[in-house]
Amino acid sequence: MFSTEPRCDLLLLDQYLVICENRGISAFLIFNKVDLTADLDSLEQELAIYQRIGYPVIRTSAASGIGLDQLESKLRGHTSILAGQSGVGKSSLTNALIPNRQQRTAELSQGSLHGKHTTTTATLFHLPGGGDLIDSPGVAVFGLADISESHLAAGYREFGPLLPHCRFNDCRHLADKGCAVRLGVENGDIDRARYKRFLKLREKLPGKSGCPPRGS
Ligand SMILES: Nc1nc2c(ncn2[C@@H]2O[C@H](COP(=O)(O)OP(=O)(O)OP(=O)(O)O)[C@@H](O)[C@H]2O)c(=O)[nH]1
Ligand SMILES: [Mg+2]
Ligand SMILES: [Zn+2]
Repeated sequence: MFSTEPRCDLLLLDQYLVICENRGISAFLIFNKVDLTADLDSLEQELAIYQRIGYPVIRTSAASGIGLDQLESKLRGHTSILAGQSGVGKSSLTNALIPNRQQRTAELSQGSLHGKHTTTTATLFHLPGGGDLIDSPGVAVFGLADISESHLAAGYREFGPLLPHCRFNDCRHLADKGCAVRLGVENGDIDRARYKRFLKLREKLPGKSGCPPRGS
């Protein structure tokens, strides 16, 4: 879940999606605060790529009620968790869906437009329309502790069809000869910004820090 205020952190979004892909969790994106129009178009452009690779995007406003019906039907019959940066409106959206169980929410910090980490524990709610929803504390940093290099690549779902075509089984998808992923980036099949975030996350994997891969 994300918003324009605080500004969506796409690297964090990718990390969530990598975890979901590797754990078999079906993910969709919630773009909240669509009542705020500043920067809306630029974020929509970034989102188009996620839609293209098959992640549904639901646009909501906890403030005005936009998209709540659509979200409710998406959540029905499932146990779901709202995950995202502090201040994107996870608790506000939970409150909008369950009007009689008000969770604490908070204004963004003055001046910084950052969230305040208002929610400190995860809480599960039964939705009136069916299904369960977990409101969780916002995260600023996120670990990929138990993710290996190959799990990371598998976490970028658009790489999937290309991975078997890399020339070498242990291809790192950097400057390796015959890398189908890199070729995909060059010919536009894979979004370059997503690929760059893959490289960034790769650097953050345990044992990778301070040791830039050759050729990238
Ligand atoms: N304009 C607008 N403001 C919203 C919307 N949803 C939430 N907010 C505001 O955003 C601020 C943060 O909302 P919260 O619901 O506390 O955010 P959170 O994601 O639960 O934050 P943490 O608990 O810190 O992770 C509050 O001031 C809300 O009133 C929305 O749809 N539109
Ligand atoms: Mg909260
Ligand atoms: Zn490769």
